[in-house]
Amino acid sequence: MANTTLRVDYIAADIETLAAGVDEHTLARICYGHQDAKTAGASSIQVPLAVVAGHRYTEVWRSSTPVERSTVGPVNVAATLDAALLSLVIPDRETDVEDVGHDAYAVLLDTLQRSGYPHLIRTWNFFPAINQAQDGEERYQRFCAGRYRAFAERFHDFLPLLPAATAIGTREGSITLFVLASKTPGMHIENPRQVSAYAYPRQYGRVSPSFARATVKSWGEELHLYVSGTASIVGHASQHVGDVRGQLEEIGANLDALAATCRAHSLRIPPLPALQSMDFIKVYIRDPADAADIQDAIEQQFERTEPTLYLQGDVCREELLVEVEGMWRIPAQA
Ligand code: 3EB
Repeated sequence: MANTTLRVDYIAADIETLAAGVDEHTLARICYGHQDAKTAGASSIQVPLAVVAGHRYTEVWRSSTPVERSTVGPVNVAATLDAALLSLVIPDRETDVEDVGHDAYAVLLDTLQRSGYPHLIRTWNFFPAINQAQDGEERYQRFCAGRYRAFAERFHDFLPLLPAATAIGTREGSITLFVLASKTPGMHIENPRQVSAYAYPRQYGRVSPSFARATVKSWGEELHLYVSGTASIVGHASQHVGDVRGQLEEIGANLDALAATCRAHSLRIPPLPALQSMDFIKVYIRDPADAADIQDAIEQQFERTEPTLYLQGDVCREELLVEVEGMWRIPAQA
């Protein structure tokens, strides 16, 4: 099977300028900021997180092969030869977020199976009030329980199938989930500095989170190495509580340890600090008052010049102030 080459670009232009660029090769445009009717459209995913520093980039995913759009119940599907991007927006009513997580993953997983893209490559999960208690548990923990149940109902042994992910709390808007999947599997990678999230002890919730630390996937002319939301967690314990710079440094060390593991798997990523060399990163910042300091650290201390999205986002552990996700593009071996 010929492969699709997927391209990601962070474009510092507003959506009206970008509208001209939407064509049959556009898998999705992911827009950050306030939800806004004029940016809505079949090809757009709106993530309701405010940009708190740097450029307001739009993340544009393009495919070398034509994209077909469809809807399956509540799910928007953009499918190309061997990749599909599914998105789902659910109003956050009084419903239990455990049921929301379950039902969302149930429909996403069933749609992927039926449409022939069964392999999860990367998921993003955004929902309001992630640290708020609901029936004696954090909403994040309830979400994890629902997501887990959807996997457990469908797969006997699903831990090896879990992909890289992000789960971040929003201050407004709807529950917004999107998933990149493929006809062919990626390879999931864990971080030697961190206990696998799916093996976290019970103290963090009755059910562990369902994700891998990173996933690598070959797409035609390049490999993408997708790095999960990475926080200041060593082993399974939060570090540097109350110290945002300390947390960022620990994140840098976690990302460097992940990078070393990837190099040991012969992935040719640059011999530089991860925060410097990743092609794209998103920095989720709990308190917008920390944004300038974090941007300064990323640009001065880590000498990063590549595109960075600085977003207000609530990390799923209340004591954590910052989290970083990102990706490397790696040219396919000749
Ligand atoms: C952590 O390492 C931080 O539940 O999908 C990061 C990435 C985190 C994904 C998820 C949670 C998720 O535990 C939190």
